[in-house]
Amino acid sequence: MAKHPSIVPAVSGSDALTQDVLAGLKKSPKELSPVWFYDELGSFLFDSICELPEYYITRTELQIMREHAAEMAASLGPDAALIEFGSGTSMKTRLLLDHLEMPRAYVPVDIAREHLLDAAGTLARDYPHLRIIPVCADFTQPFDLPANVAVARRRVVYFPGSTLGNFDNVHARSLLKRMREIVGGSGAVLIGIDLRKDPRVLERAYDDAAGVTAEFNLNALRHVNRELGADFDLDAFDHLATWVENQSRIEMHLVSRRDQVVHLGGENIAIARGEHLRTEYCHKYTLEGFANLAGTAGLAVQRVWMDPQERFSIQLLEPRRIQ
Ligand code: AVI
Repeated sequence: MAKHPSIVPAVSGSDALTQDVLAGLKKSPKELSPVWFYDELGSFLFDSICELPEYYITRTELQIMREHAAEMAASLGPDAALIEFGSGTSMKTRLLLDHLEMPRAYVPVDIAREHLLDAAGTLARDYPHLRIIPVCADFTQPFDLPANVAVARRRVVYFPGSTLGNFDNVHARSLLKRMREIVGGSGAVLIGIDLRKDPRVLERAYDDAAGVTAEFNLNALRHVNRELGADFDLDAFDHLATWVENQSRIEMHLVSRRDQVVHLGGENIAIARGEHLRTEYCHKYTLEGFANLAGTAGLAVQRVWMDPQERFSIQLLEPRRIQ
């Protein structure tokens, strides 16, 4: 279902998905998982967001990678097996692969099988000496590593894009813990983390002038209509991106323009005028706050690379030594 693999549904099968969506709509406040952003159109809209002048994240992360990939690769050392969570097109990975010394293997992990195989095929043509072992899996759930990678001396999880920020703290911690388990005692994690900044900059990044993010947010409703036979009226909702200071996050919501009833799975869901449906969290961290979170997952920050304006960071984490 989802082409962009950042977050995948906890359940599959259309009945289970319907129950999952209904459960979110019965909560107060109402919720709809961000997984629904990503169908063919949603993936196209997300790629367009990454090019927007207001959306600094992708551009800044690429800038940091271009500038510091050689240092990152040197810190990871020779003979590393690189495991990328939610690999997509592996675009940023290339910058790393260009500098890694004798990488043992590259393991892109992604839920979208066709895109995973396409991207792996393209990469194999450009890096003929690299052993590429694609794994089609939901990285938020336990999955098996290929046997020869599981025993590699230095295993490195690469998780760019600041996707960790889309998880609440409990799930972010368990994802970091899973990374810690995968890399073992002598591995590392290289992760993109977006940083706290002026809330006006953040709100603009998630509510651009061209309205692409609004369309992306509304696409969740379009997707639920098509996939689960619901009848959300897209014209009856407004996009909202708001900074929530005490949670240090942007929240994306859809706000009902009128009293309405939506039909899904044989149920009638009443939505009042002005009622919010929360669709996404985008946490923004301080360096200290993220180091604390990583620490609770058994990972210690070893190095941090940032752009000169300190908008975004790429951080090297290693398992914490037990004192
Ligand atoms: C995928 N993820 C890192 C994006 C973000 O910035 O949190 C998703 C996104 N939502 C709205 N714009 C982009």
